[in-house]
Amino acid sequence: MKLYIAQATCSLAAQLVANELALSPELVHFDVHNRTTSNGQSFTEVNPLAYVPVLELDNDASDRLTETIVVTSYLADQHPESGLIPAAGTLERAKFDQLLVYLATEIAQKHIPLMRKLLTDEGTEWTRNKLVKAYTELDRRLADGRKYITGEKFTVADAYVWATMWHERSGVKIDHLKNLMAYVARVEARPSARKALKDEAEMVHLHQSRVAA
Ligand SMILES: N[C@@H](CCC(=O)N[C@@H](CS)C(=O)NCC(=O)O)C(=O)O
Repeated sequence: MKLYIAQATCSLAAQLVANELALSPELVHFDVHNRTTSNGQSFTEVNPLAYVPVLELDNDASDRLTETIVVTSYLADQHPESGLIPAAGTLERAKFDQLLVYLATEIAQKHIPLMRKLLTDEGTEWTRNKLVKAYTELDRRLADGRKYITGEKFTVADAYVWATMWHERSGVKIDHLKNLMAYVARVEARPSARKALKDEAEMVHLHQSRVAA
């Protein structure tokens, strides 16, 4: 398998999930600034929508999956014994998917225009407030002392929350959310998360060296 990633983006969620499953997809780095890839492929040919993550499968058609929720859920679904996601078709899964969509729409995608400074002052304030509200909801869930966002087990949802903690880049003040902050540190301490960061840094370095050569 190949996993297309970009630095400090939602592709970290896919890396983390792959690591939890002890999978070793070949990593390809897409540089969002100079629009090149570490293996020289045209990224718009890989994904005409020009975003990561993209998971290229080892099947005959070399199918490619996009969308963080889909890529991470697909990987976890292939390994039900991992417990990283509830079984498809169950009510538990519907509630889990509800959480993933919430993370994608109320958190991940809300950060993007803030990080890119695309908004008016009014838009910035509105979007930051929405993010504080969304993170407060996560903090509230964690207030009962649970270890991870859906309970005691680490899941795909935790990978997604961790990978999209872009509050500092977005100017969103949430340091007062102590349950959330302690939880994020817990996720970050997992070997799978540390490996994701290390592998990403190595790929970025390799890509930069190739461009400079
Ligand atoms: N709907 C997609 C959006 C993915 C997305 O926004 N990817 C960002 C990084 S988090 C990206 O690749 N941006 C490309 C760019 O900034 O040029 C998903 O949920 O995975």
